[in-house]
Amino acid sequence: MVEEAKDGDSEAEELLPVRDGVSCEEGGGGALIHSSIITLMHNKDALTHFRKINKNNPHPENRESNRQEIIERMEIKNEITMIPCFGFCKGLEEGSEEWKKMSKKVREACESHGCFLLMCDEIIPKGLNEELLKQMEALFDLPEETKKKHISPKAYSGYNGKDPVIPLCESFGVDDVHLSDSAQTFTNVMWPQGNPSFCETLRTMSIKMLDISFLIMKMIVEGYGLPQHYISDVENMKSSCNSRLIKYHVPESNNDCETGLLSHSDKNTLTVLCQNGVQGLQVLSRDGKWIELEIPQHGFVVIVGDVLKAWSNGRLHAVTHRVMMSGEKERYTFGVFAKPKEEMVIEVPHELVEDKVHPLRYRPFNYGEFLHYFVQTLKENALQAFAGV
Ligand SMILES: O=C(O)CCC(=O)C(=O)O
Repeated sequence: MVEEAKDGDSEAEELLPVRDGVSCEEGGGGALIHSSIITLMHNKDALTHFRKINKNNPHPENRESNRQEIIERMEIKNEITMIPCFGFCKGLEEGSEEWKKMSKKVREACESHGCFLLMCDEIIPKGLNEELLKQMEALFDLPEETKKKHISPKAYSGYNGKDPVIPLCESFGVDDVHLSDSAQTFTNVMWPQGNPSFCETLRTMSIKMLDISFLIMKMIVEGYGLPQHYISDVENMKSSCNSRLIKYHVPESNNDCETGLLSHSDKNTLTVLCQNGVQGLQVLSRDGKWIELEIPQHGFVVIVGDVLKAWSNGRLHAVTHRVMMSGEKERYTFGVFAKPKEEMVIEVPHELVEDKVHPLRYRPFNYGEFLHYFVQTLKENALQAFAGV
């Protein structure tokens, strides 16, 4: 579906098939969480051509056929990629028919795309989301010497800024906010006079986003029809977490896109991210094209990490992604990276191994050792090199 053109409206953008106006796939109790399935378009040539023909064409009826023509061309070439957007609500009861249906869709999305978009206002209220992203602005506005006080010996924890490789990106990693008083410790270092509101919002958002990760992992167990005892496996795979607060600065030259974050796959189990409405996250499609995600307002993106890929015997896809910045607004991202404790051994359930179609792809491995291997080597194919059979 494509938004209808208004008569006499000369703006080509009105016609662009970038967002499909159908409702978000819903799960649970019939509660309404409407959004749109996001249509991702990455055929820049087709887009340019489309803009051109519409600009020069004042007749709405012809514009309509032009639009049809371009959509057909893009569909034939399979140039439109649909990343599904699901809606979870409170009534999504485990074991219900709705739950089973949603579990299947979640599993399929994680297999095909390695990511999906998620609306879950009933579980994580919109206000909370907005509040944290707003408060992050004050955090990054603190003096550099204060921000540098957040240090950690662990990779991806502590403060990182002014990295010449990714100069637009500044970030804080805070470990295990859900378990300990680390939100309080972090807040006290940043605001010695205290900032209870920031601390509480960071803690609550981290806990809720980690709960969502667990829900999704349970759906994956269901989606593969695995016995219930595997729930404890996935619970262990999210028993630790890293909450990451990121700011991407505006590129100095306004002309081009600049790299905000280098392409990578996540080395944890599952990632849930939200952002302040400034887009920039791109995922690499299976056919090797970068596609721009349009994360809906108050929505989240869920990304499969290497641990889940290994555990699922390579059936789930740990999608490569990056951030590209353009435009005049800063991007703020908040992410919760669910991961196992370092001592956990990741082992493929024997039900997911099948000699002909799905032979064993990864040997059992210790998560801490894998992480160490990656940090030492920074190999793009670290999982395969470390644990591939
Ligand atoms: O900022 C984003 O949207 C992506 C963040 C990300 O991929 C990461 O921190 O690993």
